[in-house]
Amino acid sequence: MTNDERSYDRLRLRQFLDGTARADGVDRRALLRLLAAGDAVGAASALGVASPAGAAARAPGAADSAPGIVKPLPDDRFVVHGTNAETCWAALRDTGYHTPNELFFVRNHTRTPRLAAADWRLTVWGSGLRSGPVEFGFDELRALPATELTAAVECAGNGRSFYTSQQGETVSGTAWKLGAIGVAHWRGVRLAEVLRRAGLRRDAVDVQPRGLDDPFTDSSGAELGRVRRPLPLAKALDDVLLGYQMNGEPLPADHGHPVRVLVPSWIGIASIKWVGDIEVSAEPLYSPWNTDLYRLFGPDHPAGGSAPLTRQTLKSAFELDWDAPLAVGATHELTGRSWSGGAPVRSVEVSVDGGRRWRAARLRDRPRPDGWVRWSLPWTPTTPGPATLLARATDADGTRQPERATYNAQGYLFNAVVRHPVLVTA
Ligand SMILES: Nc1nc2c(c(=O)[nH]1)N[C@H]1C(S)=C(S)[C@@H](COP(=O)(O)O)O[C@H]1N2
Ligand SMILES: [Mo]
Repeated sequence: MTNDERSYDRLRLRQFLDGTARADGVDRRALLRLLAAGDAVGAASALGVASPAGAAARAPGAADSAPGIVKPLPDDRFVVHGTNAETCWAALRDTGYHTPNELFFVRNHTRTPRLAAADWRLTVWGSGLRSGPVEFGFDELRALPATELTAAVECAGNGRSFYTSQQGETVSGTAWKLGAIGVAHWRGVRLAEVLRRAGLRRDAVDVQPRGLDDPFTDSSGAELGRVRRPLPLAKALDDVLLGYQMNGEPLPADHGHPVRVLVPSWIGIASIKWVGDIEVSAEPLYSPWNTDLYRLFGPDHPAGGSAPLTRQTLKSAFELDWDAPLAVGATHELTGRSWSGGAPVRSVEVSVDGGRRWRAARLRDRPRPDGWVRWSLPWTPTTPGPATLLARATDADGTRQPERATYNAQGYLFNAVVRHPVLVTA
């Protein structure tokens, strides 16, 4: 599957070179970079990772706020980064398999728009359709056969801050720890069903959903237009959902009300929120979100950058605060979760001594491809003072989390073992 996705992107690039691709809103620089044969280090200007500020001064539990996010963001549950909010892992300890909606991280390029389902329309259009645009209202979408599935939404930059704090590397983008992921149970209509009803042409190749939120201006002041990213038709017809329910509730405002795209196993940017139109194209499509953004640039990546990113990578997290106090001599049930957009997680090992010895954690879920696996391990610390906890997962293909993640300028796909500091108290 991964290979197919890669060869698809090579094909897309060849078609671009032949002049048979469209790239609206992509600046010339980005296109040249896609073509670059020589050196192409440093796609993004390295802005450095800013540290999350200001959490210490507030009363515990006080609601923080992020411009443009609607739901409350109490500071024992979220860390706010600009227009985004990440979930505190300690807050997941007492939750079940699915992330409750009120705890789910929010990644907004601009701000949450307030849309009413009754006024919402989806326009499906483009050269890949047999006829003109086809519209669907919310009730029409709800009347189509429904599908339910469990899927993670995880930002490609989840874990980015560890490039800096563990590896001493400067990368650009939001300084997430590991809280830019949630797993929910979604209900909606398969995108394949909507595309079939809209009338696909045999030569359709790309599908590009676009959000109804405000156009995005990047940190250099460039207007990139509304958030959109092309998907190969093969993925769009496979397991992609137009979701209108999240964990049994109507989609919350911050998560795409009334309808969002869900692209299982892929990086979060593919899962366009507040979808308003979907272009179906007989020519390959490009947007800034698959040319400048969401590709790997750096010395260990292909000259000119990697193919556009698709699948998420392997990660693990403890359900503990940073520097959590743990009483010496008491037995603590260490809990956490591991996940991947590739093969299911097969085993998890934990080290409580900074990585010298490893013990197998007990898995509390069967390996599954569509979410995380919860695990636990008892630990009775014997000496007071700072300690470092590590968790490392191995997937069903035998891939294990490495000690170091491969640098890329925008800090995507951090997959290395994270060193989690705790304080053993006397
Ligand atoms: N329309 C729109 N869709 C979007 C975004 C956005 O800003 N606007 N952010 C994307 C990114 S980068 C991520 S990681 C996920 C986050 O989904 P969530 O906020 O529901 O957790 O939504 C994606 N879809
Ligand atoms: Mo993201």
